[in-house]
Amino acid sequence: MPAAARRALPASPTDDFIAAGYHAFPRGVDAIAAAALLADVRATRRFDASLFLTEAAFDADPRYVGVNPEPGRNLLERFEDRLGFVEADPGIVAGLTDLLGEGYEILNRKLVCGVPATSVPAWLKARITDNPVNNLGAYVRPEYRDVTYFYGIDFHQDLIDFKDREADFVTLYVYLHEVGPRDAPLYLLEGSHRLGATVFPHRLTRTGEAWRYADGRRGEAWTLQRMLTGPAGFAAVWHACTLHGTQPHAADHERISLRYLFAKGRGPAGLDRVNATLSGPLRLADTRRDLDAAGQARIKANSVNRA
Ligand SMILES: O=C(O)CCC(=O)C(=O)O
Repeated sequence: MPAAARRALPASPTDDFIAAGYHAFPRGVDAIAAAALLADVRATRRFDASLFLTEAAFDADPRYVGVNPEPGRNLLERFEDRLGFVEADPGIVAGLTDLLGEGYEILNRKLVCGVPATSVPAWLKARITDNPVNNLGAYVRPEYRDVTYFYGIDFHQDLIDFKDREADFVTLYVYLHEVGPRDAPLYLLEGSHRLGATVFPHRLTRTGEAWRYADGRRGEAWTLQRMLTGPAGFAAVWHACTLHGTQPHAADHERISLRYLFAKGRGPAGLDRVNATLSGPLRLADTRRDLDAAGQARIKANSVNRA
């Protein structure tokens, strides 16, 4: 193919991963199907202060682990037959096949809610402000733990949840409604995957829109932050080593998204080519040092809140 024609082709998801560690799907997914699913999700509960335990009930039996959706307690299981607009969307299937090869698999899928500041009880805000990971599952009433609730999360790699697993999977995020700058959009650090797996919290220093990122092994990189805003049906996929996070939710309504993890098939995959370009390891025995033995935050620090 002549060079000029080659340049005219849009970058493949694998090319985008090599260059930036993520790919935004140009057409997203069906916005009408996204809105219909959102309406049914919203009908299951009020996304307000009634989600939460009282302070006394929480303190009577604090539990920080086992509070996320799991098989048998995952609201998305109720809507399994409605997920074709994502899982069978031709653009998504082609993109994931490019990255993960034939026979890729769903590792995990769930609903994620960015809880607005107006819904978080004052006692809870006082405890969690500037914690690095504000996954609110511990404070949510048990019957609502079929969704993951965030009040912001500092820049992290999705490998954080997978000690000793290789970065052989990607995360797909789908906005079910329009997400603007005040709706807790994802912030992503372009090209941050290149240093490979590093321990959370990450060594980041901001200068303007750029961040200096050190891997703790003498490697460092300058990365630019990208805010992912978009309409209902917006879809983006990123590498398990790409740093991303969200700020506490400023708007007065919840932000609801779909979050998938997809793992490589058995054959050759674009992700192998991507991973061959990383300068650091593809897996870690210990992925984080922010928690105590009970799973409670033991440090206060947060970079993304300064993004
Ligand atoms: O939705 C959010 O607020 C954060 C989600 C995120 O970073 C993740 O699921 O890895």
